Amino acid sequence: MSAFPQFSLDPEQAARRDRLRDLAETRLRPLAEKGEPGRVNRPLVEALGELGLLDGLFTAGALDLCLTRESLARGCTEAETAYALQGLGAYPVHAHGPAALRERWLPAAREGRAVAAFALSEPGAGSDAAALALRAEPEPGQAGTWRLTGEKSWISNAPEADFYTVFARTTPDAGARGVTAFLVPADRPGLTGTPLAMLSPHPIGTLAFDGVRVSTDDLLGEVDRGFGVAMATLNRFRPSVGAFAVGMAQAALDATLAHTAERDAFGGKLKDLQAVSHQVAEMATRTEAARLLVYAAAAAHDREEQGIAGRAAMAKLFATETAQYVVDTAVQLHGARALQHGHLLEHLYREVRAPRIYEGASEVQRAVIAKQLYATAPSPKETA
Ligand code: COS
Repeated sequence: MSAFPQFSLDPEQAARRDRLRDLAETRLRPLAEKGEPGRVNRPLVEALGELGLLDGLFTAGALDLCLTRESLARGCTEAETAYALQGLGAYPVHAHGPAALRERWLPAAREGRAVAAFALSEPGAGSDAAALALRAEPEPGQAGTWRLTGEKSWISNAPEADFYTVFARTTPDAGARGVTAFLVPADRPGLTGTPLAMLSPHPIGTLAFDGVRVSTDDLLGEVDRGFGVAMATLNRFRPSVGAFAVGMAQAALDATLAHTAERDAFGGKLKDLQAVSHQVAEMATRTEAARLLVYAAAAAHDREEQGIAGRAAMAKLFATETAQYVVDTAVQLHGARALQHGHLLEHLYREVRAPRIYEGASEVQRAVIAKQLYATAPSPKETA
């Protein structure tokens, strides 16, 4: 339980948050610890399904999604990541897929039997997503059929996922207006991949497409409208990346409160040193501010208010940057023990860095915020 009330959580939501955190610690963390870092942990994904945690992944409101991600992150970051990746990979199928694809993949994804992935980034197109170059070329003489050729990189759950939401270029030189989303099952001939060893322990890899055949049956949305599919998916999940960050910050704060209250130094407890207690107060204040921004953006999303993209960007930006600060300060206040392999803070220190980059780097979030500010700024006449 946080020392301060949560933004707009009613008693039922607060009870759910506590129950989820407890499940994460008692049921999911033991499974996460048995997994291999950097590889898909299928027993963990299956457990998320068996516990019913994936049920609301495509239908839950943004606030609910944030509550789940924050609670899971506080108890087990690997479970949180596995949960979020199922959402990111399968949400485009839920929101834009035809009935046949929805029936084939969504029950399996919800039950944790099929692992999903969202394949947008490429070696030459990260933040500038509209520059993606993976080619979807029409198959001569076969209307409604394309061959995919090219590469995707830093794709979470690749190459072990069972199906991929893949964004490919159907119209050359058309930027964001020439991208199409396809569902590509992992066993399509011509699709291969390689795991990447990264700083954080979550599964991630590259995908190589060597003339992979796709057809209109695999379309998620309309031809050349895939950039919108990608953006809508990111809009849905961005505030909840902030919730993941808040959960990590809270876990680091919890550990710091426990440690500084117990640890003897200079004839008292660490917390008796003002240099320590003021830092803890700062960590708590910034974490709470991040939480408020995240939940406010999510609630605005659920009320379908204007300006969601900018608010989601603010929440993601502020929460991920705050979590980095909080985890780093927690490491400092714990001293050398926090650097030891296997310590919670050593784990969080490796986990906390990536969310400042993925699903839109901090710089992209600032660009989104600024664009919206200028688009809605009052004209000089109005301010005169
Ligand atoms: N929501 C809905 N639509 C959006 C959108 C958003 N957040 N951002 C852009 N769009 C739409 C625009 O409305 C525009 O539509 P039209 O073509 O119909 O006019 C189209 O997308 C192109 O918009 P814009 O010209 O602003 O796109 P840019 O190429 O400048 O790129 C950013 C916009 C930088 C915001 C985008 O490329 C992005 O989000 N990059 C980060 C990608 C990312 O998160 N990667 C991580 C992958 S997941 S780990």
